[in-house]
Amino acid sequence: MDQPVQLVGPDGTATAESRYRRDLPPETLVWLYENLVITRDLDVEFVNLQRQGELALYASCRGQEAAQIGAAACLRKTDWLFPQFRELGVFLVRGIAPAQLAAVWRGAWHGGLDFTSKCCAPIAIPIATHALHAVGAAMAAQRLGEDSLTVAFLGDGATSEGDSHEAMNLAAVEKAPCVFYIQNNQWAISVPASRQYAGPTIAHRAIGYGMPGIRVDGNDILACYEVMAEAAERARAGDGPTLIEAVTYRMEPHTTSDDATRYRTALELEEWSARDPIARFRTYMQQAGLLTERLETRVQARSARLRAELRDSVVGAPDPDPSELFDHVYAEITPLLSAQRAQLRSEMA
Ligand SMILES: Cc1ncc(C[n+]2csc(CCOP(=O)(O)OP(=O)(O)O)c2C)c(N)n1
Ligand SMILES: [Mg+2]
Repeated sequence: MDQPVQLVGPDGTATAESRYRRDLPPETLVWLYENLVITRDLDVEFVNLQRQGELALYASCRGQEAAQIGAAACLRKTDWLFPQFRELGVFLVRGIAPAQLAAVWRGAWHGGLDFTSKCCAPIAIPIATHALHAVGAAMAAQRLGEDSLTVAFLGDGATSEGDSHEAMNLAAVEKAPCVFYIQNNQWAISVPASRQYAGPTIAHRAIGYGMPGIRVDGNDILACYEVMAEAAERARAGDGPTLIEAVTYRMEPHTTSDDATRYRTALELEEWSARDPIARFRTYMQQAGLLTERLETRVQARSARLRAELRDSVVGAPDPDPSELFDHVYAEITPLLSAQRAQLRSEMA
């Protein structure tokens, strides 16, 4: 359990791992590569837009692209996803428009509305609360006799929240078709992962809950894909939940409001840069003879188009009216909220 499942090593060559090895068709490999590159490019664009004052905040997924895309790519479009907030790669795989996500980080009320139409819950800022929603939705699928599953995307820090424990325990007892996908990116803001658990790994906790626990190299997209595919199959077959710990690294500060140089070293960043998930898969694709000039040109063109669309959706867009905050809490506004809205409006006036 300690040794993460790895199919492609940091140098881009295949490892000796056999249990999870499977030959994915070339078009799947190309699709995975394309999504890795586009996620990274859009992530840069999101950070830039925040720096230019167009977004209130942004939480970068740089370094975690393989963990996110690998896990999301092998699921069905009807499997419900419950993201935390750093899952750009997951959103893109699910077909959520970057402009929709930009609306969230801009603070517009409609940010998140498009998510549910794609079987993806809106992002959850209150840490780990969505783990319980994922289990509830999994139990609903179970009772409706559907063969869909749910995935709770959590961070290492989120596993220390009571909600995570309640969710995992209930899921195991109920044999709910829910996968707990924990991206251990080594940090929860300024708190290192070593302060989140006293046991050997996060995956080991699964023993106590009574579900399989698997550690995977989160910077190896193929390993993340196969480990999630196996967990999904188990859930669909009625064999209950799985806890996956994807070992990865948050390359950027916690959010655009954070200064990570205050708590982590340049050496640590250097070490993790050498394990970059995209460089690794690029070498693998090269060695497999799949990285053609035509592919690179196509990916770059698509990336440029998506970046332009993202920019256009926010640059010059009207600022949201703060009083709209109250409009969509309930189908009909309550007297208390109505009074608060009137107070806010008078203060603004
Ligand atoms: C209930 C709750 N407590 C505290 C916070 C403040 N907070 C925001 S992100 C974060 C750390 C999350 O760390 P982790 O789960 O590892 O996810 P990561 O940010 O590394 O992706 C904290 C403590 C919060 N949003 N919600
Ligand atoms: Mg973390």
